Amino acid sequence: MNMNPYLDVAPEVAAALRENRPVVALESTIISHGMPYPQNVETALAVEETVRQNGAVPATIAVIGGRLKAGLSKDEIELLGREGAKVTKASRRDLPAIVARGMNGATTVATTMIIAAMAGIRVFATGGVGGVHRGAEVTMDISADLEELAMTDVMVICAGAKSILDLGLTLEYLETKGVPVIGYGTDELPAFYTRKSGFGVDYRVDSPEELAKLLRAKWDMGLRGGVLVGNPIPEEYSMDPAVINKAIDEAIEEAKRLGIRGKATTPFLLAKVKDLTGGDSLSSNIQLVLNNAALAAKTAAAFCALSR
Ligand code: PSU
Ligand code: MN
Repeated sequence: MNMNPYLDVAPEVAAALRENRPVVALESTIISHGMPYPQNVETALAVEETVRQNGAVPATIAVIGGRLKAGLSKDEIELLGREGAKVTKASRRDLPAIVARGMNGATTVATTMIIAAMAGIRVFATGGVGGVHRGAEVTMDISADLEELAMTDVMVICAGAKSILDLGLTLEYLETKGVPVIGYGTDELPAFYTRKSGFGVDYRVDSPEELAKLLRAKWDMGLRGGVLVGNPIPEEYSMDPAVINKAIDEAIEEAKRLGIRGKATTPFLLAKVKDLTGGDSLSSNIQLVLNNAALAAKTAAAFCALSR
């Protein structure tokens, strides 16, 4: 039963939720702002297929014509990919205006969590999360993703965070907000393109069942908010840290020079890093998202099994 007048849950997703079958939420900023067309659309469809192959129903999330959507059609995914950066990047603060004006919005991790929670979806797979930017002690640029993890009941499975961010400060922030940071099969927070960042996680977990138990325990105790899981990029697709870090440093310098600020910062840095590293980083990016989608589907299934 959907009591939210702004929310459309796709029939297949609604049926799965009603029957306690696993569902995985997927975000759309990665489609419109994170990858070039047509690879963005191909990847979004491949990610959905991976979720299915691993036993769950995919629910790609976006705002279409002012409606909050949990579960998109192929045409809607194609639209978000083709329009690309023309689609408004929608974080928490953007939702009221986008909905009131009947606009389209590509949802960030924060907004995807919000809509997933409204629909009753508990597990969400993405590439990388936002965090505390380098220099945030002056700019105060801290992603709304972190605040959302503090308050919204969704597990986010990612490949860690890119070092366009200050990973140390990002972990401090999450600690303050009481968000568990879990390494999947690792003691270190992965750094997106690379398996290691040099920063430890709170706990290492080695199976989807264990992830599901941790989530169950958190919510059974009434501890609101999310859990962040860092799932390292598969070894064969991981990149040379020297190459990637050089590109990141250059991108940050250029952003400073051009005075890039606010919500444009993350998309600018991501696009720049991609330009500097060519097709390598794009194919790594695609592979790590597929890897996260598979783990999320298995975790969602394990979580459903606990609630039977
Ligand atoms: N980091 C990535 N890839 C991404 C993003 C971040 O490595 O695609 C996107 C996600 O949608 C994330 C958003 O939620 O950027 C964060 O933007 P901001 O820093 O403006 O909150
Ligand atoms: Mn920001």
